Amino acid sequence: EGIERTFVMIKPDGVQRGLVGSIISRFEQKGLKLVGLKFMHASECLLRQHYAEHEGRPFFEPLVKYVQSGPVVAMVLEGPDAIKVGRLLIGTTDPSKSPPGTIRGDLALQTRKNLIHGSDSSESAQREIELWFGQRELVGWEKDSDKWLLE
Ligand code: YYY
Ligand code: MG
Repeated sequence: EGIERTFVMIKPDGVQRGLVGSIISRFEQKGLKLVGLKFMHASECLLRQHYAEHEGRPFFEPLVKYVQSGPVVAMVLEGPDAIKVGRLLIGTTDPSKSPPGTIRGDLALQTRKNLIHGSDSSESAQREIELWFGQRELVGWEKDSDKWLLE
């Protein structure tokens, strides 16, 4: 298990519902390390690039419109198997099928408003991190408590 970085975004419903703190807490408590964090209103252009793999699907336009409808929280998290672990904490795409204990399973009901995005592979993580963050916005640091968490 190598140390990886993954891109996570709290969508506008998470911001509007006041869930930013609780969602970030879940990753923090798991032990993933924040190396990038910002609050922003994403442009349509950025979101079209972000969701490019879904272009042409029926949900693409509504998806871009919804994620563009208000501010989001973008972050980069680092840790062992961060991409897979991040997806596990987030849960499945359809919150009604996502088990309790996951972010979507606990806090959301429908696919269209599923609160959060997380990278699904090392390729998408790398692409998304570069798309959303400049090199200087990412902060490498030593987390002292890692010695109690990692071997
Ligand atoms: O990675 P994940 O967010 O779990 O799902 P994707 O299949 O990548 O779809 C991205 C995004 O699109 C999803 O979070 C909600 C939306 N969406 C939708 O509105 N309707 C669908 N049938 C599938 C996805
Ligand atoms: Mg996806």
